[in-house]
Amino acid sequence: MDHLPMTPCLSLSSHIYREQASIAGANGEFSLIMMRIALGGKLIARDLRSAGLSQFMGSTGSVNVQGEEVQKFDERANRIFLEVFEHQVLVSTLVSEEMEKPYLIKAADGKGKYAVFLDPMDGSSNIDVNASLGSIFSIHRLPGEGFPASEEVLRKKGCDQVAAGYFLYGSSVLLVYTCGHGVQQFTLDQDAGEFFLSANNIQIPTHGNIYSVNEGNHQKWSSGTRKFIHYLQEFDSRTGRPYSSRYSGCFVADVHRVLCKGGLYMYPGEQKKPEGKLRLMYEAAPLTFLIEQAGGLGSTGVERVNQLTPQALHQRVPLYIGSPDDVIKAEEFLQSESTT
Ligand code: FDP
Repeated sequence: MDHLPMTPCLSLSSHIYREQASIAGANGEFSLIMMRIALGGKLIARDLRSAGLSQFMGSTGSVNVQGEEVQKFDERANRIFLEVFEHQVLVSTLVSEEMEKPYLIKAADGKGKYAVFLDPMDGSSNIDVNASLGSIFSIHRLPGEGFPASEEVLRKKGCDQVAAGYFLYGSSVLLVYTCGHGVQQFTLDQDAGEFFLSANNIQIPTHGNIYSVNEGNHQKWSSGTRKFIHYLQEFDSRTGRPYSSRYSGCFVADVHRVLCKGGLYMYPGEQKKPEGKLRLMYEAAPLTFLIEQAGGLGSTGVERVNQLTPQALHQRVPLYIGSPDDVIKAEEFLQSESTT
């Protein structure tokens, strides 16, 4: 990863326009969508700064399409993304963790050529304790005229994504994204209200010494998963074991650590819930696309995430994501389990 000095600065908009100029046939559409997404991230970051003083803390008392408790800030973040896409015509539809059905944008009138998938507020259990949070986005091109005649046309493989990335609301606000030409990181200058390039062409280490998983679920895992975690905890100086354990409760924050330092994040399937917890289309697939662009891998343990054909918009998948050597090792344990 090349860390760049903060001055002189390359702003997100300058970077996107420069990148677009190097892509044959690019007509500015992608730049406009990315600028809307960036605006959404800035507005969420602004609201998070004063969340403790506003009415946005705590639960709404309702559950979402996933059956999970909805936090007030989940709703707020979702509303912000709906509003930033309301008055544009390129994106026809938004699919979000917070909405059971795709949201059709009136101004696009069925002619927008893109769909945006969102997890507006990732790691929501961290909201009330002032810990790291994220937002995840994924952009797909729609077939034909653009208007999604059925949900089926939205169920596209992860390898078909046009762009994907995340915001990390931590000690600073980061935007990390890929449009299929490497991974770039931008840091928000709060006073200027603009993202500036802070790391270019990020590469994940081929292996690491950190694993990130909710170990409280240990008894619920299959024997293959339990054996793999045990393997990571054994002493072996040649392979750098035991690994350190880090788990923040925010997928974006944990994957960002893995991107920078190597290792892997896991949300395994469970014996009674083999599909795991994370959603394919707006959590696992976008972060897999980004990590793969940085030289890493994303796997369900038995197959590569971005080769899966989604069966439903809110489908869940088990996930092992991070440094290639570490993900391949996890696959060895899980695949030997499935053949015994
Ligand atoms: P959350 O439900 O709080 O939004 O996406 C789901 C997610 O958080 C991830 O960010 C996080 O890694 C994981 O679930 C936490 O789930 P557990 O509490 O089950 O570990």
